[in-house]
Amino acid sequence: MRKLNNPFLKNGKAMILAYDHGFEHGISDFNDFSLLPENILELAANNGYTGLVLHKGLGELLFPVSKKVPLIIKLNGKSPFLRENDSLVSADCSVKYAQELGAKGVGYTIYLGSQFEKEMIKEFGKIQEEARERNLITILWLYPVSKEMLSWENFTANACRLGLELGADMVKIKYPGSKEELKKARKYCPSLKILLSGGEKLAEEEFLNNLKESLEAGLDGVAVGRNIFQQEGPESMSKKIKEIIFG
Ligand code: FBP
Repeated sequence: MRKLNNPFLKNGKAMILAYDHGFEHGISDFNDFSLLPENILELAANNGYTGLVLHKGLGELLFPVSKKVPLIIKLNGKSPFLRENDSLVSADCSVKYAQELGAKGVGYTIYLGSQFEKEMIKEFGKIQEEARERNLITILWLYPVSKEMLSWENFTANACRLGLELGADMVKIKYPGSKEELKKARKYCPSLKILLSGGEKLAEEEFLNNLKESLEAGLDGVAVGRNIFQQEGPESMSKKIKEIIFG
C-alpha cells in the first residue's frame, strides 16, 4: 500500500476549517467577519488549524495560502441555485490545478443514495488515482442525499466503509446523533481518518459536547465551518475546539 504523509494531521488529529459556504450556500451564511476570505485565512493561520478548505477561486485570490496553512481544494460542490435536492455534483477543478494552487489535499462530496451516486463514485475514482500519483491527500465528504438517511442504523459506518474502500485518506461525516453509530464507524474502519462536520450553527456548548462525544467514540477531529465563523468569537471558539482535540 502507498502510504502518504498526511500534512493535515498533528499527533494523528485534524482541525480543519471549512470555507466553501459561498459556493454551497451563498452569502446568507456570512457575517461582516466571515464574508472576507482574508479574515478566514488569518483565523486559520493564527489558531492552530491543520487545514483550510477553499474552492479554487478563493485559492487563487489568497494565493499562496499554503504558506500559512495546509490547503485543501474542494473539487465539487452543490450551488444554492439548484432546484433539485438530488443533482449531479461534478468537479469544477482538476487535481492538477489544485496542486498548482499549492493544495496538499483535494476534497470531493459524494451524495450517498443519490440517483447520481455512481457518476460521483466514478469521478472520485479518477480523482483518487490522480491524487495518489501526485502525492495529494483525498478527503471525501460523505453526505446523505436526504436528511432522514442520517438516522438510519449503520448509515455512518457504511458511509465510512465506502470511503475506506474508495481509497480516501480522510472522510468527513455529519453527526449521526449517537455515539454508538460513531463507534461502529470507528470499529469497521480502524485505519481511516474520520472527521466530524459541523452543520448549522448550534449553541456553543452543544457543538462542543458533540465534538467531545465524537472524539470519545474514536473520531480523528473536525472539518467545520459555520460553528466557528458564525459564532460571536471565532477565535475563542477555535481555542476551545483546539483544547478538546489536542488537549
Ligand atoms: P459546516 O461545518 O458549516 O457544516 O461546514 C461543513 C460543510 O461540509 C461544508 O464544507 C459544506 O459547505 C457544508 O458543510 C454543507 O452543509 P449542508 O449539507 O448543511 O449544506
